[in-house]
Amino acid sequence: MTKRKTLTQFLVEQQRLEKAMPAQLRLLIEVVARACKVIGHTVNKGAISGVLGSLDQENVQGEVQKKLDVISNDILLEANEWGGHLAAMASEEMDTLHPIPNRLPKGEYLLVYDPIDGSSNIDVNGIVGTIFSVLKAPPGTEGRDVTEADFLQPGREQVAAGYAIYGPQTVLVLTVGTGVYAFSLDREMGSWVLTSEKLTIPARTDEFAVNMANERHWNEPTRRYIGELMAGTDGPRGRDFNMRWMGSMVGDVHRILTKGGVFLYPADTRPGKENGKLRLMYEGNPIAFLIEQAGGKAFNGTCRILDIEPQELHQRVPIILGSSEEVDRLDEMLKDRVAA
Ligand code: P6P
Repeated sequence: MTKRKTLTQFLVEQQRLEKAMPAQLRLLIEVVARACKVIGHTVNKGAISGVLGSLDQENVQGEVQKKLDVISNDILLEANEWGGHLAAMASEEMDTLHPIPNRLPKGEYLLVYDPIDGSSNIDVNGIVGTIFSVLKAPPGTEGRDVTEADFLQPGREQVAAGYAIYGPQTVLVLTVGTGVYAFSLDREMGSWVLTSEKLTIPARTDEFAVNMANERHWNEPTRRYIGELMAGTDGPRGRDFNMRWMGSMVGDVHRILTKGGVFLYPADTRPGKENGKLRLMYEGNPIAFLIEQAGGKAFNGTCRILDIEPQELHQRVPIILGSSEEVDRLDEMLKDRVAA
């Protein structure tokens, strides 16, 4: 059997072959990957270790927190505080940033993450994942306290991004700007081993992912676009489409990175929901980075997600991403609306 490359070997090669990878960034990725192993193990134990169910508290999003949301958030905090690679962290589950304690060395990077994406799936044994995004701390932060403004960088500034998906297999999907790679967890060895190189999204697809229950709240071009997919061979697209919706962005995105597809969480016409549901800094940006690195597209209905200038740490963003032919088609329909 061929000996598979471990994550550590991959990262060492990235330092040599593609582009210099600073030691702190390599340590950061290995620490986050190790934390995802722990989270995956904790998720897998489920009811056995009493980690299912909700807490009697809400996060900054106003969502009831699951026990695993908080447990996983703390796993990532504790794993990343000591290494000297971070200046600060931020998370979907924390109101504001978490600075590195003064007693510990600070590093050059900012880590932003969603510790458990797809929380509503936890108690029903559905797909969940962890999403992470890595930014450089702006110059000068070594001599002062990090502020939320330091995090508010457009997604194109990310130096690394990825997710862990806790499904039938536990898989870490990573980009450092040189393509998208997947590492499967070898539980016997306890190692992440490279199982897919340079994942690529086909331009054409017959599959879409959207929560149809929100259909009446979308703008007209989006309703018309989805209506065309639903019409199949009887409609203007002249072919049938299939729909999937996993209730976890990581699950739907992993399918798209594996075989193609288009994922939508559109803008909503209801007051306060103009930017949809998903968050820019720790869902939209890291996933958009992966999608573009795999040859797909990711936009918010008016511009490339990675070009959005963030205004708030927890701001939301409409999302259309995946196979470029479909993203382009909806883009044109939305522009026609603007032009009309
Ligand atoms: P809905 C999970 O809560 C999440 O943030 C994404 O992972 C997922 O794609 C979406 O929300 C599901 O939203 O409205 O279908 O429950």
